[in-house]
Amino acid sequence: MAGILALEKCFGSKNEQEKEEDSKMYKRYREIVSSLPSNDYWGDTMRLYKGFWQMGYLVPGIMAFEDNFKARETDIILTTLPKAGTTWTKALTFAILTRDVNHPSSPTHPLLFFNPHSCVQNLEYLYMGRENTMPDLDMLNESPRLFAGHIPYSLLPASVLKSGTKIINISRNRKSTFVSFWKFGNLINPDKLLDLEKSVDIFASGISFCGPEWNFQAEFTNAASTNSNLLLLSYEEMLEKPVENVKKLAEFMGCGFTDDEEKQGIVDEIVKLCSFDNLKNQQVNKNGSSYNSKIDNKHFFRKGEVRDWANYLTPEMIKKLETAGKINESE
Ligand code: PAP
Repeated sequence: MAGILALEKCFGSKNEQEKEEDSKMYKRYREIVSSLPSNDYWGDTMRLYKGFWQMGYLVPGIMAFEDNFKARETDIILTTLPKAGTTWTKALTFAILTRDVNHPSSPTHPLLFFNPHSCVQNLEYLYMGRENTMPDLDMLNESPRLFAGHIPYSLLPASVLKSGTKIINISRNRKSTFVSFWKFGNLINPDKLLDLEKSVDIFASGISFCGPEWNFQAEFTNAASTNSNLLLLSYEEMLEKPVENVKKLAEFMGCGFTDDEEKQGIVDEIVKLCSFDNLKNQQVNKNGSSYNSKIDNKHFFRKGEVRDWANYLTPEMIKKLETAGKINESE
């Protein structure tokens, strides 16, 4: 793999008839989406799809991914709850996999000029297509193909599980994920601010991006006991022991560090390159934007700490968040 996937060619290869079929497919998906249970979320519509709340506009992309993605054994998919550490892990996996061509201390490393979300793309966004044309990811010859997404385990296509595709999931303390998303939601929707207390109640009722949060995480935890191609990492442990976790990621992705590389300090260089302070301070992450210019990159780098939730949540809110999803023993 030489670097950022050459995705452009995946959008330009279809003839008129294929485009017409894609267009019909998206129309069908949108009709199904419009009939799904819905909820207002920062002024957007969330839809309950196969047991998980998703942004309504993304569901056709998830459906197209489920129905069309042809996984390869060499693929790697990073899938996480929003705000669990996606940006950081995109940077780390990308830096590890491409270190032969992009030395982590190089002044021209792609992560110094592109946000991690541009280096590793989310599958559900890719499969939203362009002008109703679905990308043909079979056109990608790179190996491995590194993708990401906010996709529940149970929604991964059968080919992902059958082919031996490697799956990486990062978990994070629920209160941290919640506060991170609440801050993010208000930053990107300054005209639709959501009150903290109301937001806690909505989250605790199970309604959040990819929620219920507890079901999303439980699926990955349960699957890890039988799926040896699934790696679970924790945001908190990554912060505490970055070197060990970078080595674990590399081993899992099939490109462990050689003794020579370790002696040369390449693991530390990757940790440094992908560190919160380093990425946050790059021009592209101060002034650039991602997701079709809809999100300022700076919003992906807020604090990067472990217990920031303690600065916002009252004891009552903490209780609501901690007990959410737990079945009452007497029921
Ligand atoms: P996404 O799902 O929208 O891509 P994601 O990257 O998962 O978001 O989460 C953002 C969180 O990761 C932010 O946490 P905070 O709000 O508690 O601060 C962000 O600061 C943190 N983050 C981003 N990059 C890094 C990094 N390199 N190291 C540690 N934390 C990071």
